[in-house]
Amino acid sequence: MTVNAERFMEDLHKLRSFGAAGLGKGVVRPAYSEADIAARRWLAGRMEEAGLQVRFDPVGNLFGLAQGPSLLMGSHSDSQPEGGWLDGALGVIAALEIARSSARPVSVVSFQDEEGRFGVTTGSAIWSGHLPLAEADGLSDHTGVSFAIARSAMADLTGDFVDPSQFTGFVEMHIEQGPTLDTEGEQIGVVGDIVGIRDMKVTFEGQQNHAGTTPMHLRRDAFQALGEFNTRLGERFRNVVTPRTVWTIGHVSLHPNASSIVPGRARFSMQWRDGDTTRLARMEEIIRATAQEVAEARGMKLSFGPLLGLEPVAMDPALRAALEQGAEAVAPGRWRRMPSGALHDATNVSRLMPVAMLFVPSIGGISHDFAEDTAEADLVAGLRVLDHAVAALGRG
Ligand code: HGY
Ligand code: MN
Ligand code: MN
Ligand code: MN
Repeated sequence: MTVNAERFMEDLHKLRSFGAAGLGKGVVRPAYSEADIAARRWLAGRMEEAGLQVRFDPVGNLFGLAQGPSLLMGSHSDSQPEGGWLDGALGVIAALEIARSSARPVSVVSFQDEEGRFGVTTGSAIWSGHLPLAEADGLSDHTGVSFAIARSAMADLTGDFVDPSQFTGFVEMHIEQGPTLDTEGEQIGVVGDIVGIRDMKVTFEGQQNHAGTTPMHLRRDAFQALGEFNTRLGERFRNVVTPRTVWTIGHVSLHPNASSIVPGRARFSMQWRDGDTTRLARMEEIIRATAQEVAEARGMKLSFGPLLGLEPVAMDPALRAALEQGAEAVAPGRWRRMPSGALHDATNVSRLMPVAMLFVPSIGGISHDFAEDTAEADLVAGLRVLDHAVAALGRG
């Protein structure tokens, strides 16, 4: 049997209909939302039709299991609060198509909360043992909902954790989410390694006050502290980072967030990524010290949330070689080996078994945005590379 590109594209579009949003092809399907749970129920039905045994684990990771030892393939089907239709979804639907058409046993997974509503790649972090379930239950999203409460929305579906020893390896297909392949006119990226990440909430607490009567020199304005912290941090990082190092303040909540009130509290996310753990640690020291300096100079109380993170990981050479063979067969001379600057479930799964990853181009390098897209020919090329690789591994 060979892969059915039409059925694959139909399923990909069908998955997008859960939480479809925006003018283009966007989706809003954050972990444990109604749309996310409905999508998981639909996926479970498709897995059953494919002859796979459906299992939801205690956190809502969805597995479609082949009988006996199998290769595990998949990704995640939750989205960012404003997300694209392919981030995660592509890897799950490609896995489903390979499981339906491959001669060798392939199991499928859709991990839960890869997009970090609660942590960093939460569902696979828990399954892999990186994040204890009890610790995860204590995490909350930025509206204050706890992970324990959120996952209880799936209580009627969930069972035990799935035993990872039945899987011989994990292969995840994903969109690149960056500009390299699109800019170079290439069709396939075979991942060499995935960067490491650190993520921590920071809070400055000053004095809430009247915005008309409080003289500037007497203010303890939490937003001003955040602004100064951000500028100073960029300066301090200058001699420490490389062109591949990134850092982001992506979520800010100001209290009480009103035009005529000097903000008394600024709580924000501080995230940084790099391929080198020593550099990640050095950046953490700089972040803590810079925040401390700003807090002292401005009479702020300062607090840090728990430090979450994942280490950089290299892909398994044998699985990677199978993907490279497939890439050369499907897109001769139009593929490259490349690092991943985005995080993926594969990082966590690498604690349990050999892993490898495949990228297809993102048009304009856009992702985590409704505008995210990939040419259909590239989506199908990626599927065919997986097909070749799985066949080669079966012969191996
Ligand atoms: O943020 C990330 O790297 C990913 O999309 N979870
Ligand atoms: Mn993703
Ligand atoms: Mn993502
Ligand atoms: Mn007033």
